[in-house]
Amino acid sequence: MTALDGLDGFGVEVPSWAYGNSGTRFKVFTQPGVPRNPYEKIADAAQVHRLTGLAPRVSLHIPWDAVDDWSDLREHASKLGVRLGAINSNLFQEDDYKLGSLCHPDPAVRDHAVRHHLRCIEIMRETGSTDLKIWLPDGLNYPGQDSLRGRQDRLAESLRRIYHALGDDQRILLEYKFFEPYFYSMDIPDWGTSLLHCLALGEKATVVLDTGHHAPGTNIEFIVMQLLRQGRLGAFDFNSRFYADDDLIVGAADPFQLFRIMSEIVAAGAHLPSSGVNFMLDQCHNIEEKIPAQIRSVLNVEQALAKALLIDQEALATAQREGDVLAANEILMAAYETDVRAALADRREARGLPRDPVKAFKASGYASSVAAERVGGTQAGWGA
Ligand code: LRH
Ligand code: MN
Ligand code: MN
Repeated sequence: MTALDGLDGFGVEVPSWAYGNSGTRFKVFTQPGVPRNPYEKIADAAQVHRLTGLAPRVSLHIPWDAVDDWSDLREHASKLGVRLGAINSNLFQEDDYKLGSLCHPDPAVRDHAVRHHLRCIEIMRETGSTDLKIWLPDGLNYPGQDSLRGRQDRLAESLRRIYHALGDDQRILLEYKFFEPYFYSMDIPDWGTSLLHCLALGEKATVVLDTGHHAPGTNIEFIVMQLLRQGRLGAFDFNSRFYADDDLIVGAADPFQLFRIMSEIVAAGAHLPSSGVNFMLDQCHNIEEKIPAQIRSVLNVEQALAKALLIDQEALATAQREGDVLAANEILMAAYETDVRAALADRREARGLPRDPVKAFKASGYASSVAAERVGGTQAGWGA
């Protein structure tokens, strides 16, 4: 038994939208061979799992990933060795939603938004998904534009309607974000607001922490710890950021922050599959190759978890009890500074996986074969 056995059963869910073309509001760059439909997105995601053993599920975004036959899509995924994961409801691309969706002043628009979720719950039944992930893009640009309090009341009522439609094995994951697409005030700007709504709804409502959705300098691992204490950390949307909601590769901007987050996860035993925390990626690869970027991302999460598992918890507890500030910090840093790359490559090899999954992907010829096969199609991605 070694500390790294704690990685057994750990997996990261990948987003379908990471495989399509993406960009900023200034430009979407196209890449050769990107998927033309949800089937091809799942095929690309399956490559990440085939080479790492770490990405067994794919999140879908509705309606981006809408298909006619959901059980057929489910079967397609299963043939490729992966499962369909969280269903994300899209509330940010309809003209009707200019002034909000679940918080909109007009009850007809709120009803439309609620019914979209009821449809998502039906889809979950067909795909076998348990998680309904809601990111609420509602908010205000100008003080006085609408009643801050009235919007919370409307939101609570809309969420209640959605919550009541959930099956016993289904849950809501409620995401927060402090800015964008509105800039004066968002209707779920922070973990406190999300948690309050979850507590009012009931046990099947938990918070999603997207690492790119906080003000610079926020102590994210504190939020992780607090939500775990309450048993309400449902999921992560991992990515990294330098300025805003950059959606860059997790662990690229601040690997130490990712380690600190994973340290809180390990301290609570929340890395174990039984914890119910869904570790997801939410990223866009605008300029880099998408499949290798996703491979790198899941490996970065695994590496941060591996380092957190190396923390000598007993020595740390002793140093903390004795008030030995420097020793406690040194114990944490010793784990962070350990190079685990060879040990993780050994683990992969022992499981019949490539030591270097990115290299193995490049050698596989998959990228050039899909580039040839997918020529001329309409590419799926943001807004598709
Ligand atoms: C919003 C968000 C949310 C959406 C995704 C595409 O910024 O993080 O999770 O579903 O991006
Ligand atoms: Mn997100
Ligand atoms: Mn985001």
